[in-house]
Amino acid sequence: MHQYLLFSPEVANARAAGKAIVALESTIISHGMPYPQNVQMANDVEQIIRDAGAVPATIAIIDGKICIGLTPEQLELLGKSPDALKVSRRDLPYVLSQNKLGATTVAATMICAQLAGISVFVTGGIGGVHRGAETSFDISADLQELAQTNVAVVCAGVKSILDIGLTLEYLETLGVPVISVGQPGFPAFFTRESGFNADFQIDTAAEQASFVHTKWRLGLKGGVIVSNPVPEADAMPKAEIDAITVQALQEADENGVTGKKVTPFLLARIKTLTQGRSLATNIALVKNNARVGAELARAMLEHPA
Ligand code: PSU
Ligand code: MN
Repeated sequence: MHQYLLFSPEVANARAAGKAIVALESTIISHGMPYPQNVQMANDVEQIIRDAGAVPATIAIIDGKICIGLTPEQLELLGKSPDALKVSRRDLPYVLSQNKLGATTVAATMICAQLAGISVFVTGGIGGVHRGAETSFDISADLQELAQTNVAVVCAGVKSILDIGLTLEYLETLGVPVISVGQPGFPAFFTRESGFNADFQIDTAAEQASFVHTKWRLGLKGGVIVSNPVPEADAMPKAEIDAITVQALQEADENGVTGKKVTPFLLARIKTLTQGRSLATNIALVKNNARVGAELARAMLEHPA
């Protein structure tokens, strides 16, 4: 076993019993949502995965270890702690070697999941190409990770604050397939339609599992995006979210917000500007993804590589 990995008792038991395991990220807890809704969301999502017959493994860096599966106390610590660091690929050695508290992004969670032998990961929205990236060069490390790390990522699209079209172009260049579930359209996080289609609509977990296994059997490195639209009843009105996103982006610019601070800043501003309704939508879409991810993890086991 890898020297940095520490499995929770629940995940260790699941591994021993050969059960389906679903990885979950922790930046969404520490930097994506406010306390205490973040901790409530994390616990609820874990329970949804258990109810669907799989075992949740929320991943974070604590005391020099990559923790695969967190106790309720560790989730609380992460949700409350103002100095939890947002950890992407480049930050992993720093946070581990300095014994800092770290919340993993999509990229870092994929790395840790692969080390732990977990091939399905559920999140809200992945990072991507930011609007104005032609001058800022702000392109999330999540995309490069999807190009090289073998984990299927269930999400509700890329965050709506991004340039969705450019993100899809970038993913195509990197050879990352984008699947959609239940509709041809690639979803836009807070809303169901982005105006772009996914590459392939594949509705059943068994067929999604077969797709992922086939990619890896071919020796093609990297992830697969399984994009699942927010339920109709929980979606935000498109015109409203679009206008608020533009305003939040302008405020980020005026305040000189750059680098890893951009995404948390925008999500917090959008939450305030929508009087908290964006947070309710965000929570609903993660829960919806948890169900799809649990089914996929089970199907991957039933139809092994
Ligand atoms: N989606 C959310 N909330 C979040 C994130 C995504 O709904 O907090 C986080 C994820 O951890 C993702 C990260 O990997 O934002 C991307 O950050 P950046 O754009 O700095 O790479
Ligand atoms: Mn960035």
